[in-house]
Amino acid sequence: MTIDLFPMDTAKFVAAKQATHYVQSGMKVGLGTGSTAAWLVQCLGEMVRDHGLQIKGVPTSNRTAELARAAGIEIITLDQAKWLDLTIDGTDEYDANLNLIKGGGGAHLREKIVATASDRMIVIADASKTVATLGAFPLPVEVLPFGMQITRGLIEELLVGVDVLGRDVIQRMQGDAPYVTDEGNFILDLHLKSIGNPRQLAMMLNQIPGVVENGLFIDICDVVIVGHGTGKVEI
Ligand code: ABF
Repeated sequence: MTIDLFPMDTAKFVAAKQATHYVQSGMKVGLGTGSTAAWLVQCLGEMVRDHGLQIKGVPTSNRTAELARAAGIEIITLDQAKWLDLTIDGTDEYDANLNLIKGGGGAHLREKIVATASDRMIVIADASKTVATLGAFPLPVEVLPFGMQITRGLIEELLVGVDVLGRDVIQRMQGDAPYVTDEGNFILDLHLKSIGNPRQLAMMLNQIPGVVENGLFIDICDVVIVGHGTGKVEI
């Protein structure tokens, strides 16, 4: 596949391409969401169409499902798969412990379920996703629409002084419809700036009534493949 890419696209593409080396025929593969994962789907699709790769894909979002079908990848549900050999997905941040913040794409609930139901999780990322401490990226928290303002208030009580912005707030300011996830839930973005104890925060957030899932992935990622605009890949 010969394509001219901007450096950021090159970084995402080479990371995705490198990840395909972990995929073998017969595997059931979790397919991530986001622009980096979109490159993965394109690369796997080419391998399916042109090189006879035989895999079953479990998408982590409706939009990934559409991309995968268009690429010629056989799609099954997670329940049909029962368990996955491998999940490959993007991220918004990762630290030295391979803990992640995900959910910028609004898909972290299904992404976390799929990644947890996999023997291995591989993250593909451009170098900008590397951080010393998680938190500069606003932490997405998926919440039920029922009592969303109450849930938001409980989170603000827990995290005194932290801006808890409903993702729909941005859209409403722009006159768009509120952001709704594939599950029909809303997302709150927590502007924490720095997270000292991600493991503890992840547990505390999920105890709050109305919180469905947070975007902290603790002890789930096994490998991070980092792509650079130069075409270099680091594992
Ligand atoms: C998805 O990948 C999301 O969880 C995360 O927000 C996104 C990263 O997006 P991109 O690959 O476009 O940088 O898994």
